[in-house]
Amino acid sequence: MENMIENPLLKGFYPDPSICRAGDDYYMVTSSFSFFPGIPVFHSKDLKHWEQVGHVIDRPEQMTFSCRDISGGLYAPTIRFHEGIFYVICTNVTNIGDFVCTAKDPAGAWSEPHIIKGARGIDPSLFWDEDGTCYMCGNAGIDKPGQDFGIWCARFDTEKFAIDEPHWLWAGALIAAHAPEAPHIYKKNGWYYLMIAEGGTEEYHAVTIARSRDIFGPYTGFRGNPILTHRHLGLDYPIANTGHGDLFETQKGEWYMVLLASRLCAGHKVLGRETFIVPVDFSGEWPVVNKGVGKVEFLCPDAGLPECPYDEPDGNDFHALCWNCLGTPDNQPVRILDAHTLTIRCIDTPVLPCRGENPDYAAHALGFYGRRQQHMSFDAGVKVAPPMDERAVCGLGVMQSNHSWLRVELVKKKDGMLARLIRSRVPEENAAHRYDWQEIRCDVLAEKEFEGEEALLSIHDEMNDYAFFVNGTPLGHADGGFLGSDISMGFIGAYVALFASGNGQDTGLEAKFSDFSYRGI
Ligand code: 6LW
Repeated sequence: MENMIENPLLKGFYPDPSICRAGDDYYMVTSSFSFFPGIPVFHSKDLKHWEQVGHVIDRPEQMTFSCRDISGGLYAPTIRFHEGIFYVICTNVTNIGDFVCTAKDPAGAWSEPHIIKGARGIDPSLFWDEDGTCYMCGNAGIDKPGQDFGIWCARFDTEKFAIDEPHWLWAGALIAAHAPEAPHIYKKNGWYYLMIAEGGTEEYHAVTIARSRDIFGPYTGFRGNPILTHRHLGLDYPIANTGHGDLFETQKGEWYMVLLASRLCAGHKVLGRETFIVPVDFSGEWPVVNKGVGKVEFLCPDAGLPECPYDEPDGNDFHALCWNCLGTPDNQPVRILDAHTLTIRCIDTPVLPCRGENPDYAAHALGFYGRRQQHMSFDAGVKVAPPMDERAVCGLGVMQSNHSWLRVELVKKKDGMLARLIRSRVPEENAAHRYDWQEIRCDVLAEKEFEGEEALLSIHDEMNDYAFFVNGTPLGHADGGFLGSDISMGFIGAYVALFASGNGQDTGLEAKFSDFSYRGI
């Protein structure tokens, strides 16, 4: 639409956005947790069209994360540009903690990670002062009565990738604020502005701000806090969870914020946390988010920058940047043969420990190749040829977390194939034990035998009603509302997934997948 930017800016699971401008070019990164490649990088010139240009973590040698710890791995990166170099600072919560990668070209290659000595907590950010001094801030556990986390800041040595003594800056606008996090520091008219998120990343999420004349404080909270939240709009408001923002100024002097929010899909957050944009009036002492409106909308006034569309990549091409493995694929379960054909080895790691297996498999990656579900309704399909071994399963599904799946599994039989529609989830009544593998319930919703060596598996989803087909014949359908992050928990959004497994045994056999298609409706 003319003069408007459509939200979400990045559809589907793209949480914790951070943005920087280098001249007339904008670059954005988001969290990616345990998906590989990690930390997608997007480019835009007009703030409307965002093209993925690469990933910060695209070599298993850079670091590892595990398919069994899906909401672990890479949390909340920040991207900044300083004197010709791009910096991404992030946390790998699974092992190495806070690190920085650098690049001259944001499309890559990015450097090896520089682990930051002395850093703690998550949500790191960088800020360069006018004199060239660099500071790192982040959020970490704080040992004070009534306070769980606080924001700290320290001088950061960009040569040694080490910090000086940290200073505690602020713990949020509310007394005993829940989860003060996502700090970013900006400087304007001699003030250091510290913008954070608080309230937790779900429905009570909010953006709050404080300022100080000295970078290390004391910081004074804005009396008008929060500057953004949807917490008061009711749990059925179509855009929820607004928070975790990053401010930026265009080359024409206008301010915007990118942030995370979730669209409600038939009442559930199946698509996870997505990236949105909202205009900011920062002509006064404090930023006013979407002046006169006060909330994030599906249309955002554009910045009047010259339109710069690009050729949409073919997301059905297995080489496209939208595809991910789950966990670092140093065991190389996925082999791309050409743009439309790949194989997945039936390795020991079970798709789910739903048959009583031990979930602690050592493999870093699952037999998984997936792309985000980006629309509330979609069609997807793929041809699958299962290997000749009854222990091996393979197929097509929708996955929200390690335990929340709807999937069609194919098993090769002597003459033909067995197709099973499987739902795995943690029952809602056991939500408190949601990370306990014992609680996972796996139901076979339908099963049917088919002839042949290969089957076309397809999904037709309409607002969480997922219907599954084998060679065009209905197999069954299920309500996928439980895939919402509001029920299944964790930090992920739904993926359309190709998978294969030897269920406890590395069979060495491969399942073949060809002619994948995905289309939003
Ligand atoms: C992230 C934290 C948050 O580190 O969720 O929404 C965590 N905010 O800032 C994971 O995305």
